Amino acid sequence: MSDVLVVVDCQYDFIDGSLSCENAFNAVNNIIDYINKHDDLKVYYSADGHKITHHSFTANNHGGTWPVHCVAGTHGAELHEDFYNKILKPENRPDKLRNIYFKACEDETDEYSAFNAKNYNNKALHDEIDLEHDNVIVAGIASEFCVRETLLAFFKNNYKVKLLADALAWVNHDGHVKNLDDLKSQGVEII
Ligand code: VGL
Ligand code: ZN
Repeated sequence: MSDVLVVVDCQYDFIDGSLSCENAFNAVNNIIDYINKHDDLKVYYSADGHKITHHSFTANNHGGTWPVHCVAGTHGAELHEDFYNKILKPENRPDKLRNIYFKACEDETDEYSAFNAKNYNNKALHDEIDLEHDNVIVAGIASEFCVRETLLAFFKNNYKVKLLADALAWVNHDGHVKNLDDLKSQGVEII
């Protein structure tokens, strides 16, 4: 068995930008600590990769409820710099040409889950992860949206999943607590 960590959407807009989430700086620090303390971990990053015309943005008048966020090519869409600077093993740092998987790139779909997110090579995240031999550990932002949907997608597809509870940030604290309770009741292991 080997452990895989999926770091969900640790992008500036969710940390200190237009959709800042509570506990985001702690989440980033705790994810980096976890990576540096677990030597044989393989790390994958997901990223919201919206175009400015994405339907989830209130401003685009398609019934969306979110402020403009994570528009590809802007600072707000970048992963936090500490992932590039503070992770000891170079192969576990983010790299657009290797381990960053983009989602919600089409205007019509929201795609909270990173299960089908694609890297530069158009490979889907779930295809990189071995159903039989990998433990999928999920952490990141936002607990009750993209972290939840990513974890449930792996869980429902029979992957072994764990949620890294002190490495999460949330849009709404009650939503986060409800999410933890619900995942526990479905049998998800929280570590
Ligand atoms: C997310 C709101 C909108 C997330 C993405 O990553 O949880 N939340 N888009
Ligand atoms: Zn989004």
